[in-house]
Amino acid sequence: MPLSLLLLQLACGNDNVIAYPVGDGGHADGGTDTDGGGAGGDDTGPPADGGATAPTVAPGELVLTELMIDASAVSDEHGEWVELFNVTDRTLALDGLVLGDDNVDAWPLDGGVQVAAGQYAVLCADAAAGANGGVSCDGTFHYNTWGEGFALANAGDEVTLALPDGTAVDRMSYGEAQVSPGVALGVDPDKVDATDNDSAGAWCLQDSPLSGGDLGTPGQANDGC
Ligand SMILES: [Ca+2]
Ligand SMILES: [Ca+2]
Ligand SMILES: [Ca+2]
Repeated sequence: MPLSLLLLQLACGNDNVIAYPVGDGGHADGGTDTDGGGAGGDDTGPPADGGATAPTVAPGELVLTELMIDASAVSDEHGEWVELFNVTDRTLALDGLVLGDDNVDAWPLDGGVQVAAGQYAVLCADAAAGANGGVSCDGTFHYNTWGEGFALANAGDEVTLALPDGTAVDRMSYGEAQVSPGVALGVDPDKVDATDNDSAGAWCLQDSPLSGGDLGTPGQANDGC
């Protein structure tokens, strides 16, 4: 084959490799993105249909580890975030998983966020560190306290991470007594497990400062309880 044809084939034969930026783009439409399939995808099963790639995450493989429920440095609309931890030995893609609660919130994650083995992902209401209190974010959710999005109620709430069919990957709940303005609620580093984190006693307030003045450990191991 002539070199030019070979190069053409190589260039055209690569059409399922799509790079997605990490960022805050395009969540305002309520999750109607139809192009979100196959970011990376070198370690999981084949794309289902060339469209959206079904999550290949099993219950318990991602663990909810830390929440900024009631930010002080900025408004909750900009300052809320959720930290997850990948307890497996493989990279997990978050697209298609639904961040929500028991009865109001449901936000399908998109944007091609992947979490490496043994690493954290931080999902933020606002990805801009200059606007969210100084948090580096891996992905975003649409902050909305009335459904069609996700928010962490200051008076107590549940947090669920689920497969599209509703199967829980992890779930936790907290009460108002566990909420302190400007201080993230984190699970004890010894309780980073989808069952161990079900107990309220496994969670405590964090004490490491963020650049914006609030306290938390987004993207890093939690302070001990
Ligand atoms: Ca809140
Ligand atoms: Ca749990
Ligand atoms: Ca943390």
